[in-house]
Parts: sequence; structure tokens; C-alpha cells
Amino acid sequence: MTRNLIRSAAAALLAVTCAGCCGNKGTGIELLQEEAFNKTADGKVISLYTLENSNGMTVQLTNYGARIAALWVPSSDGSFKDVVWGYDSADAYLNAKDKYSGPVVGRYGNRIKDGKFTLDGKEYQLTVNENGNQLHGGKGGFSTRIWDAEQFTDAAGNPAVKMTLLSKDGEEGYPGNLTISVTYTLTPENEVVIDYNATTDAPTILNPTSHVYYNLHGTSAKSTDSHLMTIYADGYTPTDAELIPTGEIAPVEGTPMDFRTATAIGARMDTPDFEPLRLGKGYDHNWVLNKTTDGTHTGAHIAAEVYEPGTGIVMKIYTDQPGLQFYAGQGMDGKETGKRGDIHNVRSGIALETQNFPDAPNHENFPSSVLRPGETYTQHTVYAFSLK
Ligand code: FUC
Repeated sequence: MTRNLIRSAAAALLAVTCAGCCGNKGTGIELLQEEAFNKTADGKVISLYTLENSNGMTVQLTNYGARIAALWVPSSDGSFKDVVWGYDSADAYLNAKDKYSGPVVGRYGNRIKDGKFTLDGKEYQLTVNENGNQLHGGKGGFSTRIWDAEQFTDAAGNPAVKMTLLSKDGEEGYPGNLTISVTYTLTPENEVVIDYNATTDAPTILNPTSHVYYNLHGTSAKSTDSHLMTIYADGYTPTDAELIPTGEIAPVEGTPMDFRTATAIGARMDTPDFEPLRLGKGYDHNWVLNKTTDGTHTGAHIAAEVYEPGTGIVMKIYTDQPGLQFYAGQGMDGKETGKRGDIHNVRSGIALETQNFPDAPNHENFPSSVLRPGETYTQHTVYAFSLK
């Protein structure tokens, strides 16, 4: 009797402990803990925001870099998998060498040659942070900033977080005071919807994108080379050795860049005699999207579909943007360790960034990235999850 009492008390204690600290909801989900994210830096408060839909799909975000920190989606074995790289505390994010796990990058996502561009006859010199070029908005770009954040329920009843940032005139060399907001919404259809909105008080350039490393195995212990990927693009933008576009739009036809039918990411990445892959040390290029729709998602075309046979997880990307940067994570060296001890190994996280083309301000044949006072920049991108 007494022994039974002790046993049930112990079981109850374990249940309470688990709900309180492991956050395991019986689905394999291990939530990041809010306390680990409460931190003040640069006079601003960093926090963690948790969105959950009726299917149990759960997204955790932090306003440090307006980033996705965890994304638990259903897998075919009935459990949930966290399909994004991240860290388990604000300190870990602040100290990480890699600033590009999950954030919004900008003002200009990807590279601008020599950090220079000319607008209305005036040349601007941006800060440079990679080979004398600017990458992802510079060292102090959007991904390193603490955004204002507001969690709310939208008109359709969906959980959402709106992050807002004022990027001041002259910041990282960009003209104009730019106000940008990024709203993340989780829908009952298991979609993460990302809506961008920005205005400026002086002409400027803008190309923000979401830079998340996805691994549909749910662990970086397994390579993303096995993911089967489709990119809905007939062309891509070849680059020089510093990954700056030459200005050409080349056909994918007959090359390892052709992902128009589902192909394993690793199948052709090491093709030795194909120069673009030699220069990128693998896939790190911008695809020129065909803008074809699959009959869903008004106002957005289908950019890509990724499927991992091992977990059954499918991720489809819809966007209104002209380009998609696909980076296969070949620059990772296993020296960084993220959530749950996940080691950030080579080719174990892929970035699929909806965007304008890299270095577009320096190529007249690329879409314009200019934003003027009185105009509003918008971007609508959807990451949709399902099972096969
Ligand atoms: C992608 C790539 C880059 C870089 C960065 C972190 O956008 O184009 O090469 O490594 O992410």
C-alpha cells in the first residue's frame, strides 16, 4: 500500500517534471524553454514565442534576428520532428559563430559586389564582410538585431508573431530610414506563412529573406544529401569565384542544376567537371523561378518541393519572389553544436531562400530591388509541410 502510494507519487512527480522542464508533449516534441531566452541586450529584451496549431505542429521564434528557432512537424512514424537548425538559449545564439541559423537577413539578402551600388546617380558604399563584398546586409545586418515583437491571433484565428525593426539611415551603408515588419503565421494546413512589409523615407534597396537551415530528417546527424528536391526553374544565375552573379541567366537543361524533376540533393553535387559547382564547392546558387502555380496559393508561385523518404516529410515553398537561393550547407565544419547536441555537420542543413537575385542592384537585366518613399515593399512566402 505504502509502496504503491510512493510509486504513484513518483509517477505524478515525473509527469509534472516532464511537463515543466522537458516540454515533451508525448509526441517527441521538446520545447525550447522561455526562461533560456529572456535576456536584455543592447537595451532590448530578447524573448521566445511559441505558436501551435490544432494538429500539434509547433513553431518557436525569437526576436533576436526575427528568427525561427524550432519547427516541429508531423513525420510518418506518428512523432514530430524539429526540421530546423537552432540553439537552445539567447546566449547560445549571441555567442554562435554562425549568425544565419533561422533569421531574416537583410537589408540585402545574399551578395553585393564590392558592397557598392548606384542609385539615382549616386554611388553608395556599403560595409563589406566577405571577400570585400557585402553578404546578407553586413556584419550588423537584420540577423543580428533585436526586433520588437508582438504575439497575436489573426482574424482567421491563427497564431502569429509580428516582428518590427527600424533600420536607420546609413546603417551598414544603406540610405533611408527603413521600417520593416515580418509576420510569421501558423495555419491549420501546417503552413508557416511569412509576410514582409517595409517602407522608407529615402530611396534605398531592399531584399530581405528567411535564412533557415532545414533538415527533414529532424537531426543534423543525417545528411540532407538524401532529400529529393524539385526546383521549379528553367534557369539560374552563374557566378564568379566569389559567388557574385556574372549577369548571365543560364539554362539548367543538361546540367546538375536541373531540379525540374525530383532528384536527390547529393546525386550530382560533386560533378567534378561542372564549373558552377566547383566554384560554389557544391550548390550555392540562385535559381530563376518559372513562376508556375500548382493551382493553390493565390498570388504565389511554387518555388520548390523537398521530400525526405526516411521521415515522409514534404516541404513545399510558395512565394511571390523571382528567385530562390539554394545552399547545400557545404561550408559547415561540425564545429558548432546546436539544440539537443545536434552537431552542425557538412551538408546537414539546407537553406532555401526566396529572394530577388543576388547583386541585382548592379545588373540592369535583373529585377529591381529599389524601394522609394511612398511605396511599400511586400513579400509573401509560405513553407508548407505535409506527408508522403
Ligand atoms: C547562403 C549562401 C552563402 C552563405 C550563407 C550563410 O545564402 O549563399 O554562401 O554561406 O548562406
